[in-house]
Amino acid sequence: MNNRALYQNDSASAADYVQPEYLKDLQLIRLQKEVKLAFENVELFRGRMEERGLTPEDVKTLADIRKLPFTTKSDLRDTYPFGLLASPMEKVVRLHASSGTTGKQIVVAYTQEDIKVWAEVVRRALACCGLYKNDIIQVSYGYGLFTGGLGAHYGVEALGATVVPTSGGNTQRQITVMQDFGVTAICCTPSYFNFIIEKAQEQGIDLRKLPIRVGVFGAEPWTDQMRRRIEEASGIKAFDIYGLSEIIGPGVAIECEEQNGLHIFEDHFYPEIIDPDSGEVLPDGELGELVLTTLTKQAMPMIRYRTRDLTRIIAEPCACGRTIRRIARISSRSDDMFIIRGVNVFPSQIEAALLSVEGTSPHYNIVLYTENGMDNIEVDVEVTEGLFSDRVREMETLHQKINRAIESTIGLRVRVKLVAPQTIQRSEGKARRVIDHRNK
Ligand code: DLL
Repeated sequence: MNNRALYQNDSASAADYVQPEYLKDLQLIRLQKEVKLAFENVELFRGRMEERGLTPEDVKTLADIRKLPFTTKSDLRDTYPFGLLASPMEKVVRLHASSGTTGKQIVVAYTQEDIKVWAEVVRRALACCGLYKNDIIQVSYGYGLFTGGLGAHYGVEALGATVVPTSGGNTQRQITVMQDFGVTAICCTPSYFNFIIEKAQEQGIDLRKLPIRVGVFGAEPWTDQMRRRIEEASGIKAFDIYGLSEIIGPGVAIECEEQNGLHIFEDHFYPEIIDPDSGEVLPDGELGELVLTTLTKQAMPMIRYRTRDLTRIIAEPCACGRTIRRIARISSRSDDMFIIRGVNVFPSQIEAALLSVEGTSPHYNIVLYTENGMDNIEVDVEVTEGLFSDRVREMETLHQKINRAIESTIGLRVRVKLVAPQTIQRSEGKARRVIDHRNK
């Protein structure tokens, strides 16, 4: 354990500084139990194990995890609502649901133990961002079936900090509360925080002058360029938090003060990176699909869950002293990618290029359309009132710069449209920036 780091931050957790050898032993013991729990209680998992001639006793080492079958989102849909439960309903104390961007919703369940683990990982996550018991933390993720609000809420309480449960929406009130209560940190989606910044600016409130110093942003992909914009406009330090309902909710991984990759709470969630096409496990450092196995989940264990999120494992030690490994920021989901005239494009590449141009706004949409039988991309970007109404020359220059930045990043010429202020829909939760009007 790194004592110096622990002394510096009294809310840090010893589990973040565990010796790797000890961690591996712990992971194996937990994995064996988790596989047994799923095998004995989840028909779908048992069936797949039996097809492969496997029993829980075949998991003798951590590497044996590779023999186990994957679980996918459609498994949750096909067994909706409770088919993957490994604990009886009398032990289940909470249900959450996620609709995702497409398709039928999925439901996830928690026992009292699961809720405790969840609060604990979120507590550790908040501590990673330098938050303490004397912080006042506004939770502006939606409360309800979405895991963001309640997940963050329990973590703040576990930290012993003060939670301000505003949930999403009513942006004016969010700002009033932030000012009046002396809020020091906020948890919400990065796109919602951009909306809050904008609303505050409209009222002449400078967030840089308020006590708020930390943002815990996640639930959607966002880029380093977006982080810089947020940090500059608000004077806070913006941290990336990752999680998904199927595994627990927020609190699977989080950035530390180094802001260089997200520490994954490996004592509860076992990560692998696979080639999304072949399913083959890739070595540390290679980009691929993140596969997660819950090691302690009781109500709904997930064995080798294919997240569709693309990242890589960073095995090198982190300057913060934590020994748990990191994953790179999730730039995209494999199903977010679109193919335009044979070129693979991720929305995050467009965001990075767009925001690398000075004077662009973080309010943008990506519209896919078909013209003369060819698929194309249009990027709609808002400009300021002043620029829009009378500075034609500047508009032209900005237009060209954006065009060039995007073309040199994705290798395709796109149509850039500078649009009037307030024409791009603002988001209070997860932003939907890609609008697909292509002929199918
Ligand atoms: O979004 C849980 C969460 C709430 C995470 C609050 C962080 C903060 P779901 O609604 O099930 O759960 O969506 C999970 O969102 O598979 C990723 O594709 C995406 N996602 C979540 N966090 C990040 C992030 C919550 N930091 C899906 N960066 C995941 C990129 C993210 N994508």
